[in-house]
Amino acid sequence: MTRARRVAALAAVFLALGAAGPTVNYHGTGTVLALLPPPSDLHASRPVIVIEHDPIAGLMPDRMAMPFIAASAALFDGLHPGDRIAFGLQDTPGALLVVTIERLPSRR
Ligand SMILES: [Cu+2]
Repeated sequence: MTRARRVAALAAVFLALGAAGPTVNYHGTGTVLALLPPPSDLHASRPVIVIEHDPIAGLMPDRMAMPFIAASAALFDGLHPGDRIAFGLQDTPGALLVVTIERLPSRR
């Protein structure tokens, strides 16, 4: 294989990995308290989700209510305050970003 072909093959692998989904560094569960598309009081230009989260392994040992910036407001589609969710966090230089959200069956 020529060098150019090898580079192209590697690029294809990286693209395929990217298509598999965003990087998730931490997995959490919790209850949605608020969904705030931008602009909101918490952020002028990025979507914010407030979650009462359970302990997050390797990150936060306590249950607490706190806001997270979401990678996209599209993650809020079909979600409502009170929903139980599982979510994925990506550790980025600027923020702990919520990059995945999945609705869980209600506890009630
Ligand atoms: Cu927290």
